[in-house]
Amino acid sequence: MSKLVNAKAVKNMPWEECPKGFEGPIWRYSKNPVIDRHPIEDVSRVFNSALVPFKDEFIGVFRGDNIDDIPHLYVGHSKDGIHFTFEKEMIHFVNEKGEAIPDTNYQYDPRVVPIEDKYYIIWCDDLCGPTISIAITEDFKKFVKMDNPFLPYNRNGVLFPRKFDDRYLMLSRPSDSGHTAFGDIFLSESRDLTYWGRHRVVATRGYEWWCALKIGAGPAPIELDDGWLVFMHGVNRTCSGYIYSIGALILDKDDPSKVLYRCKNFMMTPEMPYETVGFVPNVIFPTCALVDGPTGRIALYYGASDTYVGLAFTTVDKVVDYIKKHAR
Ligand code: BMA
Repeated sequence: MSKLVNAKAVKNMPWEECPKGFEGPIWRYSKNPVIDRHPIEDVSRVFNSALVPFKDEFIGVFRGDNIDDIPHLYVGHSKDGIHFTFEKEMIHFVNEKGEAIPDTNYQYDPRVVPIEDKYYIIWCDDLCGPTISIAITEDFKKFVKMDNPFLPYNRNGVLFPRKFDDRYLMLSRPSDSGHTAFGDIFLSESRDLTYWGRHRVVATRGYEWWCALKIGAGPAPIELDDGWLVFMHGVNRTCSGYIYSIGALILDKDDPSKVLYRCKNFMMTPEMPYETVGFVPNVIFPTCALVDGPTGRIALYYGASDTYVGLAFTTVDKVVDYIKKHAR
C-alpha cells in the first residue's frame, strides 16, 4: 500500500464516512454544495477555489464571478472547511518590490500550494489572453505577484508542494484563448519561479471518451512514498456541450514527467442537481485537496457547474487502490 509522505495532521479536517453500499472511489458530502450562490456582495458565483490549513482555521483563495460575469480572486476563511466567510474586497497584488500594480482584466481557477513557510497562489490571469500567474503570500494579506512567468495561452497551472533539489516543478495545460478544444498536461521546471523550461509532456487527452477532449491537473500533487497522486479534470465533447469529470494519475516519485498509473475510468462525473444544473451544466472541476497525514483522509473540493463549491471524500488507500485496479 502507498503511504503518504510529508503530510501533517489537519486540525478540524472535514469528513463524512462513505455511505453504506456506495461503490465508487470518491463520495460526495451529503450537505453539498458547501458554497451556494451569492456568497459575497456583488459576486454571483464562487467555484473552482482552493484552501489550506492556516493557524487555527482554513484560509483560501476563491474564484468569485462578479455580477458582470468577470472573475476575480477573494480571500475566504473557514473554521471547519464547510462553512465559509469571505473578504468583500478582491485581492489586489503587489509587485516584487512591494508596489501596487494595476489589476488585470480577470483572474480565475486559483490553486494554493504551501511550500516550506510560504503559500503560492497559481491562477489563470490575463496577459493579452489567458495564462498562468504566480503570487506568494505569507499572511494572506499581502500577495506578491511574480513578473509574468508564462506566455499565453495556458491554464490549470499547479506547483508541486516541494522543491526537487533547487527546482520548482509546475504542471500546466497549454490552451487557446477561448473554450480550448484540446488540452494535455505538461511539466515545467524553474529555479526562481520566473524563468521556466525543460518542458515535458506528462499525459495527453485519452482514448477513453470521458477525457478524450482535454485533461488538466487539479489540486497540488499529493506525495506518496512511491509516487505522486494527481487528481485531474477530463472533458468529453457531447452533442450538448462539454462534460467535465474528475480522474486521477500516479506519477513517478523522482521523475514526475512519467506516468506510473493512469485510471481509465472517471473517479466522479456530474450527477447531482448542483453539478448538472447551473451556469455551465455538467461540470465538476477539482482544484483543492486537504490531506490528513495520520488517517490518510482526503477532502476534495471541486467547482460544480461553474456555480457552487462541492466537497467530496476519499482516502489515500481507497483512491490508490482504485487507480491501480483500473489502470490502463
Ligand atoms: C474551463 C475553465 C474553468 C471552467 C470550465 C467549465 O475551460 O475555464 O474555469 O470551470 O472551463 O466551464
